[in-house]
Amino acid sequence: MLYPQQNHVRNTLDLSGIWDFQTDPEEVGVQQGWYKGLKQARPIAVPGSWNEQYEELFNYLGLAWYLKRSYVPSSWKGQRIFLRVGSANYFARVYVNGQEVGSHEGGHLPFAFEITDLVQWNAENVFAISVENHLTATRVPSGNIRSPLGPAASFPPTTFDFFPFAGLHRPVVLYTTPANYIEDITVVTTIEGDTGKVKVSVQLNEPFSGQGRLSLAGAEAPLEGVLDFQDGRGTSQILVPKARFWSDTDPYLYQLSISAGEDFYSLPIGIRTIAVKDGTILLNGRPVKLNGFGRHEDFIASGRGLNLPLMVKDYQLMRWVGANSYRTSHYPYSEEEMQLADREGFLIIDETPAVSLQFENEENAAARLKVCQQQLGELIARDKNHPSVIAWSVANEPMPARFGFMASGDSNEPDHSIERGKRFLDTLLQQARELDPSRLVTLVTLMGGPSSWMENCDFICMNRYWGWYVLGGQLDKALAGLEKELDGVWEEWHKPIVMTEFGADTMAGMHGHPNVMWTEEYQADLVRGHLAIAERKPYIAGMQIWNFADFAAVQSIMRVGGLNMKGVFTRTRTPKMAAHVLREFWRKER
Ligand code: GCB
Repeated sequence: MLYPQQNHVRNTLDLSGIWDFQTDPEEVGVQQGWYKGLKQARPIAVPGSWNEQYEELFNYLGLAWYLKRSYVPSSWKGQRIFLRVGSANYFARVYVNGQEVGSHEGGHLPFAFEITDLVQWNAENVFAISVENHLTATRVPSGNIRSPLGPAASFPPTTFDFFPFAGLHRPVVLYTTPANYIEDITVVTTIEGDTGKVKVSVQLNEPFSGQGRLSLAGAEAPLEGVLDFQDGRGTSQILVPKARFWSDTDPYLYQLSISAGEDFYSLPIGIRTIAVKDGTILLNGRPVKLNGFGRHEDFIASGRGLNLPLMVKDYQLMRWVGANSYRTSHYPYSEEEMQLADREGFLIIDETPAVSLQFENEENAAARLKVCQQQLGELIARDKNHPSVIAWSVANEPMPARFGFMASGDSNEPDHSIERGKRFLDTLLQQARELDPSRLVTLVTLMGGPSSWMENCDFICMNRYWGWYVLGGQLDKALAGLEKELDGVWEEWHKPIVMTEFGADTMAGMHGHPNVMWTEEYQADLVRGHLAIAERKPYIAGMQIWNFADFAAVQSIMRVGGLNMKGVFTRTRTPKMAAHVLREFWRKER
């Protein structure tokens, strides 16, 4: 799934802008031919979620139609033409000039359909996409499962703690390729002394046998290579003497270009390795700490939609506090985010949409596993060439049926979901390892969850709310509890530990002496306490605060104004006191 690119051979036409839009709560659109035109259309921005563009659509998650008319340049005649959707949350069906061309499940990964034979050259083309985000038990993430939380249950009824924004969240693009084209490229780098080895595998769309060419710019002298294709597959290796290795402090990118037949594709690459040894994560053989955040793609009005100025600003703010890392909690972020991370030197734990998985029975678990496998495969296909991506996270906080304060049912009965969950999660970890042996694999565990689920991770990720959900208001005791738990996990697994979440909801501007919960002082002290512990524990390989910024959650008695306020920045990106604490700790490390 190569990112569409404009070069001397390939073309792109970005259809982002104002589209026609109409909701279809009765689901009559297909029967009434809405893909040809919308009778009661109103304008909507693409990319963007619909929920914050119109007030009465805030909680609407049903079917809706997007429609755009556009000419296709006549200079594209003779090329293959594809329509590509960057992300549509959750299920989308695509129509071109009245014909259905395909559908896609899963809200955060791109999909494309060839539309060459459907294009009209002397008239506008009609591109229509229907999208719905029904919350159901066997989708990933899931919704509408009976909540054990009782009065704390949320609306809309998600299993996860963020707003289920719906719509076309990333650009819709037309792109071309020559008749025979480069379908996929895989770049794997290794290091020997000061030499970088760049191994490139190229897959063509047809079983071509013959030669292609490679070149790498950015080294002292341009480097060239030959690709010998057999049945459409060619591999080659380029050696880069005295290579400049990609890292968080020097994110140096080389430019790799590939020519095969009539096609050409070029992409930035970084030469780096990632590994774990004892309690450390090694970047290019040297220990590195992942300091940063769990984040969300979330902002006022644009919702989960790609927002480029916000993206640039967020990177600048992360740099300002001295962060070098984040996790794409709880779904794959845009391709543009990953490109920026490569360029800015961020170390990414790249996460699938498998948040809050449950394993309540074999049937639902089997249905969810299928969706998880599809999404994990699509994610790795999309992001495998980004040097910034150092690890795949196959799930966030999978849940056993009984744990901690959510325990229900007869506790003398064995909890079969633990063993069922273990099989499920091991399957995903194994899949990630097979698809990409060059990166680390992990999953993110929740407080009170079974320790056995950590067994097959390269490093341990822990979300822990000591001082918030547990021992709130009692920071001394909470921090002692945290320290004890961390030492216990280290003793058990002897793997590096990244705290992928910790934090406190904080109402910006609320102060207190004493520093009670919800005040800025409390969050600042909680963060300080956690970072101080991390400094004393060599096996802590990273501290990622929950969350970078306040974000839209679902409504419940837990979320004031529908917001999760654990951000160290507000939703509009004003720093809270905790942001300055991060600067104290992290700026001195860089
Ligand atoms: C978690 C979840 C995250 C929530 C957070 C919270 O453990 O992974 O999605 O937003 O807790 O604030 O409760």
